[in-house]
Amino acid sequence: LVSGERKAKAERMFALMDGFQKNDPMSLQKDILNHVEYTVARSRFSFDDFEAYQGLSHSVRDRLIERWHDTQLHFKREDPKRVYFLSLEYLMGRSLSNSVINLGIRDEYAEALNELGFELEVLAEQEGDAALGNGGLARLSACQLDSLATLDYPAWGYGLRYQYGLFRQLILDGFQHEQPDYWLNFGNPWEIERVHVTYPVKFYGTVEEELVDGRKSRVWIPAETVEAVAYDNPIPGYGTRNTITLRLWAAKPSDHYDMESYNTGDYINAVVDRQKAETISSVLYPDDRSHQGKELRLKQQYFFVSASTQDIIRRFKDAHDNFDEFPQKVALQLNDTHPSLAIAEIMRVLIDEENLDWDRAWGIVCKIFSFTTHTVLAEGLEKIPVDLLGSLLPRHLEIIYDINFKFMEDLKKKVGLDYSRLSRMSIVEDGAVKSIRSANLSIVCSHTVNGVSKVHFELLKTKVFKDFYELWPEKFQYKTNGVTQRRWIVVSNPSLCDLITKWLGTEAWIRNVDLLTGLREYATDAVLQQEWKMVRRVNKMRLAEYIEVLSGLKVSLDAMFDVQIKRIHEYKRQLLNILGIIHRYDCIKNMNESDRRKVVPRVCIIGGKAAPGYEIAKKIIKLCHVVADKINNNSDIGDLLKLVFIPDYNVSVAELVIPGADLSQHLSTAGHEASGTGSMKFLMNGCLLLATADGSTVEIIEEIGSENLFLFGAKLDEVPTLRERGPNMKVNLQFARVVRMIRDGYFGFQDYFESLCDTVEADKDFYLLGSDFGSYLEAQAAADKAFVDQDKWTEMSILSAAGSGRFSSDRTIQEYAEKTWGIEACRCPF
Ligand code: F58
Repeated sequence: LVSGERKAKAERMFALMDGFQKNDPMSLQKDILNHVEYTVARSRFSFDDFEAYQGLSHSVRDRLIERWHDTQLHFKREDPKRVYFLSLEYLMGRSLSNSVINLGIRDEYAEALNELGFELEVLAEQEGDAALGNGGLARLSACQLDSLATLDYPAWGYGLRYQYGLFRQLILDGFQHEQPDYWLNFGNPWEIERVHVTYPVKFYGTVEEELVDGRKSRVWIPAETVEAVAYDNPIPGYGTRNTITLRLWAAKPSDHYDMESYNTGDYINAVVDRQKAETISSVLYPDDRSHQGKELRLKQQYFFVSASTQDIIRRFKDAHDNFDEFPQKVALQLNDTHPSLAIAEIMRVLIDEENLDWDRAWGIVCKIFSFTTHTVLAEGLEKIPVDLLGSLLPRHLEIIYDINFKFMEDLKKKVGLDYSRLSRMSIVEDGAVKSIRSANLSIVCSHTVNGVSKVHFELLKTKVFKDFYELWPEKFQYKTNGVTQRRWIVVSNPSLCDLITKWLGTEAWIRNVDLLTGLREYATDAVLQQEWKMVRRVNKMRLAEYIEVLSGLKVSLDAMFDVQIKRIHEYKRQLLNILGIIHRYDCIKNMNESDRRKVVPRVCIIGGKAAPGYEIAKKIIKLCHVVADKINNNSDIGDLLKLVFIPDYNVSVAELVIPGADLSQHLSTAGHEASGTGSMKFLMNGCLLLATADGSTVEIIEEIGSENLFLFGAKLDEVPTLRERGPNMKVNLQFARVVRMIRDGYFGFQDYFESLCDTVEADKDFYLLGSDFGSYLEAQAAADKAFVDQDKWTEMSILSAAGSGRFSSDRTIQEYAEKTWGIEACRCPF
């Protein structure tokens, strides 16, 4: 009877609501105008592009919310095992185009807007990027969420809602300046504030021994409480109703904390003090590694972990009362070590709050966590000073000590008193600053440790985590990274998307990207080649227009567009690229007319941010600008060579640049890029790669064959020898010459570039620019040669896209689901 009543009520409500949102162009128009009038509060007779974007995005949001509610209800009913993806960083970029495409109503919206006198593409440009992350790791999280939703997995993403995302890069006189990213200033239609989903997060205080039920227990008496408020961002899947949640936490002052301060009688200061709580989620730390040991960073980590685990445990307890079932219902994925305090937090909750004994709690913890590392350098691993942790989270420190004590006891039984090994593997590092090694904690407590490419996996086994691999080989796996073809082809390269669909005769590749291999058979087909070239040319035109708007520079569409866009880092060797460009410039200048006619014209495009404290990276940016000034203003050079630095590189800039690139460069010294995902986006778009055999490039070669890309440089196993050999007496003359040009002040700023030049002097050249220079130039020459034969180039381009299926995040996520998390799809039936 009750359920009958409920059903009747639900039906009444549904009728009142007019059923589901309708998606015909007429209803969409009405809906957009209603939002302009009532949500944006502008007159429907007079609104500009931005207001139209706002009305439009609210209308899309309504449709997202419907599906999202249905999905959450379905998950609740089915109660499948869920995966919780914990990451401190997400680079989501823009949401509008991606949402309408994934909802399957792009064309309807485009038509509706046309009739209102607007263009969908133009309005989409009004949106700012959500840049809550630094680089590859953060964009990977965003791609993986898209795949989790599309593949119908019951998944939640958790993160922090930074008020300021990654800094904006402003270039003044060729120097990088950092500006705050006020991304929330104009509102964010893609999030839903959940004022009732809040959790208290506690800090500081002491641990005392108390008698609880006649048992001696350690009890944490915290001294500060901050409230975590949930902001939900619906993530729609493609070709499914499933819409999952990215839940981001914002810090707010807690009422509890309130009472105490107000009682002191100093009202104004109490209010001001209260507001300080919000600083926890105020700003994303840029990737300069100097934040290690900073209290605010640690606070962010725990704030995020505590709120997320409370939410996860609450959801579990809604349907279950026995924690032994927890591992059957919950998988917790640690995206790098940043959320590793979740381990200590779950132990604490199980023991101190749920009254489980240590062994039972430990048994549960060991079954739920999996850990993915994104670094190749042992030096890059995160450490938390014990003093800092002890003051901020005293009970967690005790728990980590206990975990370590038991681990060390066990280890001694296995490896004996090999003190050097014991000390390397210990979670606690005794050094000048006693610290917790987050990676060791994560490995000890996770059932699976993942690398992000085959090469990375080898490095983990043989170097970074060698001791652990020898102890627990079964824990170690790898899942080669991938990117989502929805954003990186369908959204960002619609003409290529249509062309692929036409030739494959189906759209199915958008959910099953392996079908792209079907393009192989047409790689030499003259008609496809012609159409492929046309699409590529239109994309180059778009990019050329962007460059002209940015810099006033007109570039030739016949030139090869050669792109390197990624964070600026010494190991990524943007300097090698610039030195190569100087060499090219120098050669052209010294050529006679007839040789000049044979030069393949190039437009070199570089973009990326340097961490604010990373001096050498900032000098690389300045060098790029002074070299560009010299080249671009030289009438001898003309269209044969141009150099452009694209400022403020972010996800939406990538969406514009990647489809327009002929060649892209991935130059990391072998053994330094864990995977690299930019290369995969270029590959999908039919851009040829010029790369070292590092990270995922090794697997790209397996898929497309080494004849379809330009490889160069020392191999992984040659790097140590080259380094040990020390100063290379026969340093490439060409290399010495270009470095000398900078040192001699040919580009100005002679003193400023001195330290940069020092980094590649023969005896200090850690990243081996000197020894790789010769083979780099050869690869560049091979690319020039290939470009002359446009039919051959197009064939290679088609084969690149055709071979990119393995690098879809759909494949990565499916592997995680099956081999690491043990979860199954749970598809919303409507
Ligand atoms: C990147 N790491 C790897 N870290 O460098 C890249 O090879 C890989 O493809 C990618 O992860 C995805 O697996 C990365 O982006 C960070 O940005 C950290 C953020 C926090 C501070 C330290 C760097």
